[in-house]
Amino acid sequence: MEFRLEQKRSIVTELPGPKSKEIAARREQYVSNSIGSSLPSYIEAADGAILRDIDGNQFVDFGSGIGVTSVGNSNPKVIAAIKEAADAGSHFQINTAPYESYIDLCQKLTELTPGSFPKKAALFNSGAEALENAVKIARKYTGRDAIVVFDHAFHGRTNLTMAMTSKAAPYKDGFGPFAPEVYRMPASYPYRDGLTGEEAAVRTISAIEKQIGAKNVAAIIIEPLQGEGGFLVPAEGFLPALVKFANENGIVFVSDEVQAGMCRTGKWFCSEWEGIEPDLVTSAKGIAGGMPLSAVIGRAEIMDAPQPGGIGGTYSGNPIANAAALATIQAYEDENMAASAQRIEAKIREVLEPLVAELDTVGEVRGRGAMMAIELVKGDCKTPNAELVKTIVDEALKQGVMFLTCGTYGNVIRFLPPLVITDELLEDALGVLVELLRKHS
Ligand code: PLZ
Repeated sequence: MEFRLEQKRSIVTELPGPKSKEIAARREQYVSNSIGSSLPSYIEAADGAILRDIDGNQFVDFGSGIGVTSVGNSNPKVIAAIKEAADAGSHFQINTAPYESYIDLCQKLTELTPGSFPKKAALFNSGAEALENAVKIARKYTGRDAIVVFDHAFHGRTNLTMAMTSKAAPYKDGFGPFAPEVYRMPASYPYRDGLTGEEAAVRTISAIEKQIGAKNVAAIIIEPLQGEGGFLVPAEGFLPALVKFANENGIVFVSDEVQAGMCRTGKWFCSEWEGIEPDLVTSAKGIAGGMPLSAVIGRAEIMDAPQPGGIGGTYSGNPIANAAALATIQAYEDENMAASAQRIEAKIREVLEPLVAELDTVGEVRGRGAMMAIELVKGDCKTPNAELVKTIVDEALKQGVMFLTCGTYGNVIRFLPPLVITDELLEDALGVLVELLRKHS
């Protein structure tokens, strides 16, 4: 793949540089303090796995805009599709004057999601909006109210999805009251709960039966690899047991693949690793190379349950976003990016796994594909070490590597590089991390 920006980190000013400082001063005056930023610098351009700030500093991008630019920032195929679609018209509106790209994209998505049953899709703008609509669709289909969600879950920041999200600060603190009929159940966190998938599933199912009653549950909604909660891969068998329970009780099983879908974990959808066929899948982030687009895809009879006009939105399935999504999917296919994600996993494991034995601060290396993380602890009691995460992320930034953090306890460094990251850049950035871990352990 050819890149416009050299795929190399390079820090040429103090951080933030003088131009970034100027912008930061204006931000202070005009932008609500409620909007946070990890990086103190302001980005001027991005390409492949490099972010360049306005002062000319280049950072290795281990966040991909929170898992969005999997196909590479400024992927030429995606940019060309965006330009072509914009030339044809900036906004067609599906509820009023329909257009073909909406149908093309829904067709493609139904072909890519797991399950050999007839499927349909609907398009939206954000991950949270997809989740909101999955809930509406499941409630309409089942005629039931209760929604089961999990510890460590993240599903969005709107009122309903805030209720579904697990962590109070910063996502919920002071923003209540929250939507009713959302029930939080224990998830599977093998590193901390030590349970097998079967044991964790028995615990969860028994809690659902006792606290809600299976016949009242409209949907069980879970990230197949929990993202913001700490890149938690559930113990083997946990998700299949939940799907079986859902199927036996007329409950809609929703796999929230907003972060884990679209080749991120080394398959089109993370559910494939678990051998499950969700009734509904939510997708966003990596779906459209950076354009705001999300989708709910699933069993045709469930997707058809809401009345015509019951689901929609002004910008849902905007033609430019659709064109970007179709080109993004094409790029994943042409470049076999699912395989790239698996290569990234192998490299991360090769470099970081030995540290679990070497350093008692490294608790676990986990994840799938290009959705990997390390959990940092204090000694052998597994006490979360959020301070060390902060120190390492801050120091890595000064060397030109941008890592994101996550985790219920704030003690996880996550790796979400674009799938087009070069081996050289990946090794270089991991080298920075290893050195910092050794230095501070
Ligand atoms: N479901 C699984 O990961 C968004 C949010 C970061 P939106 N995750 C990143 C932040 O601080 O807001 C996410 C997710 C899963 C839903 C969402 C929500 O997607 O596009 O941000 O609404």
